[in-house]
Amino acid sequence: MTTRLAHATAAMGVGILATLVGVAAGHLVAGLTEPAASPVLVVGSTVIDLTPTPLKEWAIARFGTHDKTVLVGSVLLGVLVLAALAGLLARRRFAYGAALLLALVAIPAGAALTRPGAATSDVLPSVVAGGAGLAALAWLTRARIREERRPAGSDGPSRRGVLVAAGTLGIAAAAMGGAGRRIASYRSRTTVVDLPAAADPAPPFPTGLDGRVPGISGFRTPTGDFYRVDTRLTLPIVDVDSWTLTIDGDVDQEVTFTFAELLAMPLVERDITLTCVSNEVGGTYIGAARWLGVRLTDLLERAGIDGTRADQLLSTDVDGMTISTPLALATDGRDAMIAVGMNGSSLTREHGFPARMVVPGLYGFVSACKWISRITLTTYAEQEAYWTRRDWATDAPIKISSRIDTPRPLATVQAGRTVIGGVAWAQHQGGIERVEVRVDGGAWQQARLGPSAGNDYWRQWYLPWTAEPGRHSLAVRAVDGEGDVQTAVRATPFPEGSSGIQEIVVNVA
Ligand SMILES: Nc1nc2c(c(=O)[nH]1)N[C@H]1C(S)=C(S)[C@@H](COP(=O)(O)O)O[C@H]1N2
Ligand SMILES: [Mo]
Repeated sequence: MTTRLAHATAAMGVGILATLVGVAAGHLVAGLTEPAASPVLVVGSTVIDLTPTPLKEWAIARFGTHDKTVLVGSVLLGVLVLAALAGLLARRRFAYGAALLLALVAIPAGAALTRPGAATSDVLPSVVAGGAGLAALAWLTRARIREERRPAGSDGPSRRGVLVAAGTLGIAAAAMGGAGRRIASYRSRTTVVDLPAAADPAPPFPTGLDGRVPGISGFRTPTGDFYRVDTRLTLPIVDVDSWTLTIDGDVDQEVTFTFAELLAMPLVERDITLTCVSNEVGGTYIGAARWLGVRLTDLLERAGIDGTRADQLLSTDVDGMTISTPLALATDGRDAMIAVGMNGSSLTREHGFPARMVVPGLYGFVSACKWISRITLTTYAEQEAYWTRRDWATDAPIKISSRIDTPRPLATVQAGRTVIGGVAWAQHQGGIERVEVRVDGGAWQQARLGPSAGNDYWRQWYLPWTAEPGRHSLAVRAVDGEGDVQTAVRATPFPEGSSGIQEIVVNVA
């Protein structure tokens, strides 16, 4: 390597290391104050919000649950490229490099201040990142310049100076970043809160087909396996003792409930299958659980909504994220609730601790606000929720659908007697009446259904199949309690949910 190239490479390394020190210091301060305000994460969240819907849908489809890792990785990569440039500039003239570094820090600072629900203190991690980054850049640049001026061939203290500075800063960055991460995850760990028994319990949960059809989705989804979809890169830290839920807007009187006050109300327990509008045909953004909570109508009654002009419930979470729900559907007699419990325990942080909305039959993005803190009675004309502003549907009932769990697509199946099995759902549309399977484009054959846990819950199904050697295509469709047949017409998730029939290919050997 020529000396020039070596110097330039080292200068870029200096910029990158200094920036990493800043990012790590910011992450540590964020861990202690507001994890979501960590410089890289706050930029990531802002990118999520600014990403046009089609690109977001493509990313979810392409990367699935890794979409956020890809996003944070891309942001970090962009930062590091600019950081290398700052290092090059600083070698020429320190002020230039410093200016670029500060400009770089202005991005998360600005993002932190403009997030919904932002506090002024959210700028702190970025300010600390800037300070630490600059100090590291100054130290390293000075050490490097001393090293560059050293006569060639000599191995003096200046070289050691660079190595010591770089080593110290590298270790400091790793330690601060790691500590910030640990502190944030400690503070957002799941705490289990004791919940009272339901005044209106669900019937005993039937035994599903889990043991009898290997490979089928569990009749109830364990909380740890339950899909998670939200716009967050970190979990909110909510103190259950100071948390409240307020109902305001066009109501007779604004009311506020503490967690203890919610638990003192009659609790209902229901089996409900949640579905994400981004679920593709055959996808995994669906989960079935037993929920415990307060009826939404009981809460709305306390606020008084008889004379309301509202057509929308605008839910806001503890950080200002908004989700709309059609008032008429949420109060039409279905088991809409503010849930505090899931599968026999208090909610986990991932799924909305301490409370969230659950409305059977509506996709999660228009019903299932997690970490809920406010419900405002308003109109769609007056206020727009997060996804409404992004042109998603406001009235979005879950479409009837079905999925093949076993065999897996492109699996090799042993010839002979086997089983095709999966789940089907038509929440709040009379549930699942029938499931039909088609092999190699033949006639639709009626599958056998597992037990029912109510119309708001999915149904397991299976069909015994004598598999002959060769390639076979398997398709499934469902029929709901109102006689509606799952359509074969394909629709993308945007703007109101996917449709179509899942068809997979398997090899029988
Ligand atoms: N506060 C908040 N609530 C939210 C979301 C969100 O991004 N923020 N995402 C919604 C979406 S799109 C879905 S599908 C459900 C998913 O709930 P789960 O993560 O518990 O499965 O939560 C809903 N509630
Ligand atoms: Mo969703």
